[in-house]
Amino acid sequence: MTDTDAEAATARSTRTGHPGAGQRDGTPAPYWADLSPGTGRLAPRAHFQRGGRRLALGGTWSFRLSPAADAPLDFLGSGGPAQDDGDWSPLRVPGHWVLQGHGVPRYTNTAYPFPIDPPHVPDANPTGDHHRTFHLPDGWRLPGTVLRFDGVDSCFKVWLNGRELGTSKGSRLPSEFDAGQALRPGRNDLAVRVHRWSSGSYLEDQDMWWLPGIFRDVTLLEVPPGAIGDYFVHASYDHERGSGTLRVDTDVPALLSLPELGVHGHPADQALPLPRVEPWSAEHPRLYTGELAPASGDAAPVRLRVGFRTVAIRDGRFTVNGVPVLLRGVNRHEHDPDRGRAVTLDTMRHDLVLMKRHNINAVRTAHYPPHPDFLALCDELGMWVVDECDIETHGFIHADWAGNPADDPRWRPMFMDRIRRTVERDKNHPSVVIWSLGNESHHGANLGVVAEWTRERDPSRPLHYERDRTYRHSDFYSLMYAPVAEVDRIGRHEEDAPAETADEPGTEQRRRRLPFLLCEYAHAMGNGPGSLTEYQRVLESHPRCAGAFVWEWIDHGLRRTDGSGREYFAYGGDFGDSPHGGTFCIDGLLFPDRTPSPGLDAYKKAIEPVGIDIDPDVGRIRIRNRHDVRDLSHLRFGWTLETDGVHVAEGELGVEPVAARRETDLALPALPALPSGPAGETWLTVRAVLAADEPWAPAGHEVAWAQSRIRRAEPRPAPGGHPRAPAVGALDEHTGQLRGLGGVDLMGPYLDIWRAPTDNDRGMGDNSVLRRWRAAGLDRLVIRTESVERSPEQVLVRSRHAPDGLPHGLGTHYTWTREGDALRLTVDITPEGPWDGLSLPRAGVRFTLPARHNRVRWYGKGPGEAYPDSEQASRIGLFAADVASLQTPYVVPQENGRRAAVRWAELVDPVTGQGLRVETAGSGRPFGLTVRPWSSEELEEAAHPPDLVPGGRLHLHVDIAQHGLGSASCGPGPLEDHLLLPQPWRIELLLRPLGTGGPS
Ligand code: IPT
Repeated sequence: MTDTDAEAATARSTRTGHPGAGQRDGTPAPYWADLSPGTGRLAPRAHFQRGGRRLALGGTWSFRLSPAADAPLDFLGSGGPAQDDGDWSPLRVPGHWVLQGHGVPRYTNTAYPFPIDPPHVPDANPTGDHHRTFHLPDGWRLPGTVLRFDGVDSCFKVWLNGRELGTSKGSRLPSEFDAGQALRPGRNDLAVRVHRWSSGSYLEDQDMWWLPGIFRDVTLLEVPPGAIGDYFVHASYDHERGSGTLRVDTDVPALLSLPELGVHGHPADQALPLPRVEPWSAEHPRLYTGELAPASGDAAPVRLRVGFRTVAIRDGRFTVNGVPVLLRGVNRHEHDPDRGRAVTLDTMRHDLVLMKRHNINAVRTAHYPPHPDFLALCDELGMWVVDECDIETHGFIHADWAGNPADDPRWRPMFMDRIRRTVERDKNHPSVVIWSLGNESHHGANLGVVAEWTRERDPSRPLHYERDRTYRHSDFYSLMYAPVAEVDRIGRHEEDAPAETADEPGTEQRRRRLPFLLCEYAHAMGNGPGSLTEYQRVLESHPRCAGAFVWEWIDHGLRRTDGSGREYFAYGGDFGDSPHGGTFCIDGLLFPDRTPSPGLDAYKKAIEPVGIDIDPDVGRIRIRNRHDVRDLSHLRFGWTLETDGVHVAEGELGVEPVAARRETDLALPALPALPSGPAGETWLTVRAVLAADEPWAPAGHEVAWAQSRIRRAEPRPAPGGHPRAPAVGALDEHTGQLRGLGGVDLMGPYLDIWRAPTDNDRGMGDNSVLRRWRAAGLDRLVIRTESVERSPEQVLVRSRHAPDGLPHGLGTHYTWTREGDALRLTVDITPEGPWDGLSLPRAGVRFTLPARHNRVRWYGKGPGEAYPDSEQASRIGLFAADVASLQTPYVVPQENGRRAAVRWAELVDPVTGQGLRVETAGSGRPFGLTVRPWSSEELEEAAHPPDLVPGGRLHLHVDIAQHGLGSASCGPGPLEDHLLLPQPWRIELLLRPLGTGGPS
């Protein structure tokens, strides 16, 4: 049973020597550069054990790297490479050789790391020879044994005991070979030659590291006579009747048993009505376990996990089991900082547990089918999956798409091969609800052929291909990085047609009837993304919107150690690789070691499946159940009351089990009487937590929350008596700046409008606010002190800050008075001259003080960092942290660590107890707090975190306001509300020394 029409077609066309596939001299191209997807492989089929034993062949193999594809084949025979051959060394399989000391990884975004010369690849084609021996367990039945490779990047040939079994391409797809003829009892020699570059690489131009090797499992499968070779579960759910229908197509007659449903030995291929079943969904992943037994012979049965569900697009809405579903998703690449794409089962489970704990309900397997076990985990833990085929030809954009394989019939067999291996492998997973044909491969007839085949093979799932502008090969109108306003227009069916919509009759009508999917958005590069909440409210408000997938789940940094033994995560260019895509692969919600970044918390909050809206004015709490399936009985609701961050009272809230997509109103709980007299502000926090353990989180895990201020702080009494100027000597008489505060060596204030640019400030192409900021000289203001005026009441310092050569600037007035043992500082910042609508990074002041004051307490938003359009995950409270832990270690250093809405903060030397308290005064306008052991300039200069070395002083930034984050590194900048536009700013601060004898 060797492979497919597709391969046969390729073989024919190769024989007739059509151009492109062969060499100029007419000889056939070598297998790594021809247009054949593979040779000698078995037909694609579902991923399962075949009823016999399995032998895992991972472990330590022998390895040799050669610079070109045609090194001598001297390692195939008995015993493999000679033991004393110094070219060979041990290698971990699954694994990538470039991550085990042989050659280097290369990162490019869209550019191919070789000339666009399809289907050829350069002579310099690093080739890894792999060899191992294994012992066949006693009694293993040789005939029919299958040798399976779950993923080899990018092209390989395999020999068993010196006999060639075949070749394969398609890195993230399985290849199976009939090993029966070559296998022998006892000791066996397995040899695999892997080429880094192949014709297949032209279809694998995903934005990620190029990582060659046998990076997924290698397995030998025993196949008893009569064993089932393939099966296709059709398990649908009728939501009106609450019933299911089950049919399993098999390659040999088989009997089906699902004991839980009273099914025993039913002929598998006969549709079986089941009057009462519980449906599968990502929110309630109900699986029925059963067995599929060959009707004759003694092969062991196959274990089944069946989820009943029906996916349908109805009236332009994406539905599952009759209800609309909103995908709150992420794009997930497989990445591990040490192992690359050779991810372990633990890592896969960890990813899913993290996703579930952060309210994520969907994964797009960007941009290739994941390790097969990942999908089994999605079935089990509950995740909607868009399973994407391993096809991307993005690099042809650099040839204006000329020669794009997607539109070249000679590449059709390769396209067909890839979709078949995807669909056949993954067809039995209830979690897979959408097939995606590939990514960023422009247009072309081959995608149409792929779509047609898929529809015929599996009519039960809709198709997705973002670039399809005919809307015949995609059941979704899909876009990347559309701004909020555009998503809103689409939701209302009021959008303009996309620019390159195919000029065919009916296209526009077809498109307008489709549900909308935002398959990539909120580019999570560096600090950000901003605007997640705004996106989510729009997605939720329009039935047409089927959901959205953040780009992307994890930073692709690779762990390295510098000369001083300090760890960091490498990006493009760090290995001397060139050309390279630089830092563009560092754009995930997780850091490379899977530490959640603040963006993940922000996403969790934006997509929380329960909306809690506290309205103290009318005494009401509105609870919206945003689940698509589950009612609220799995959650417990509780409240706490805090005054100035100090716990006052708490209680439980009785919430009825509100049905999915429904809401209810509750009265505000009876709160204890608050003490009268001067008091701080009081906040009510309502939290929804898991009532019982779930497979992905323990009882008590917080799912959603909200806060509301139910009492404002009493205005503090104005200082009695006449204002008094600070003591003579407290301020420098020429600059008006502090010469210390009490015993604290506090310097400042300095006007602070710059920030170490974020990736989103840098932006993409013309969409770069940083370029405008630099052009306007905002990073190079010079100061002119106009006057330092002392009166008995105050000291007033006037200055102007402006860039050389340009007319605009900022005037500052610092007004100093004395208030008990504190100094009161009023900061006025006034834009002067033509600003022409230009924004600023931030507006505020900074100070420096000795590094020993490194224990920080604050009352304001926390515990994590927060920027104007990413604030949602932080809440008002009392927090403490040391300076080191206030830093967010972005892989690419940039502005970070700001705490928002701060009312007061203390920086204390933990040894002496001495320090500084900064407090909002006057109108009570809170501030943004950032404390760093290095300056913004040093932060901007650093290429990796170890470049940042704490100095002798802390840098304390007090922002009145800051520019939003947006996601312009690939997408829109901040929304208008979050642009920091020039205006007069004022803040009043009290600076108080702690643990010393008061101001001088
Ligand atoms: C989009 C790609 O699909 C994705 O792989 C990644 O490169 C992302 O951009 C940016 O990180 S394509 C782009 C043209 C929007």
